[in-house]
Amino acid sequence: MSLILASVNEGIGTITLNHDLKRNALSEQLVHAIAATLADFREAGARVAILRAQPGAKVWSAGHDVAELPLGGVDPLGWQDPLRMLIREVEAFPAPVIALIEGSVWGGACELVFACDMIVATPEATFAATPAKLGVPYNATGLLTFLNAAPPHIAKELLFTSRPMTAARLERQGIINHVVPVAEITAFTHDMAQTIAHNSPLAIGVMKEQLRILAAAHALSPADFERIQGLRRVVYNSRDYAEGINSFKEKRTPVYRGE
Ligand code: KFV
Repeated sequence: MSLILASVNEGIGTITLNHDLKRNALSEQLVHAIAATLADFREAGARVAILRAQPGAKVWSAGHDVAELPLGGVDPLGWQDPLRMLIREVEAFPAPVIALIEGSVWGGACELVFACDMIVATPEATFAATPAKLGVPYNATGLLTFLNAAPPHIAKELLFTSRPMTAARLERQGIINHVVPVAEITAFTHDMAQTIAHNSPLAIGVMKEQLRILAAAHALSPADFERIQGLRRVVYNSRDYAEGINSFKEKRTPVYRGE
């Protein structure tokens, strides 16, 4: 069975995550399928893309495939990591990407949704950023995605507690564009996509790229960047990082010692 389903109609490309068996975890294979489809959408001249799960999904995506998070002193979120690649693909896609969210969103999938250009969610949708639950040192561009989408105190609550937040709360914070009942969400999102598809694709594409560049325009000295990497290295070399990953695989609660 395909990990994703894809279609293009009247300039609107739709990608449906279709791997409920693994709760749409963002494995390398699934990420490559999305990237290839976005490339097809470009080729087909799609003017907007919708990223969704199957109607009725309980889990929109369980985030990074934990089985693919490396152990043994390797940076879990380096440049070539599938999640990092996927975020770059969404940001580089020359037309808006709308996240249509039904179900729960976890970890790296939360970042993926925040990296989309607009978010429409059902009232039952929830969002949890879980690197602290798994002991993962999130990377700098990933944290910037959170900071560009959420006010700092909300970003910190998400990242430090790992607890799910409701769509209503995120809508109040301006993080989600619209909360729409499940029966109406597909039509609502298509209507938004159609409006975008009738506007100038050149103007929109160039504004999207400008906004991306401006939002990432934080000067960082080489020394500060190396300090961030050094701090993260302490975490992924720690006993606690291995404990986080192993406890997930063994389906038990992790015991963290801060070392
Ligand atoms: N990676 C790999 N496999 C996963 C997975 C994940 N993120 N989430 C679920 N699975 C597998 C799970 O091991 C099981 O496989 C199957 O999907 C169904 O999951 O071979 P198995 O044992 O059948 P269940 O049984 O857990 O499903 P359910 O009871 O419906 O619960 C769904 C959910 C999403 C609440 C639960 O699976 C869950 O808590 N998953 C992990 C959510 C999470 O913390 N994700 C963050 C991943 S780390 C991350 O994204 C990053 C970037 N980071 O820095 O931390």
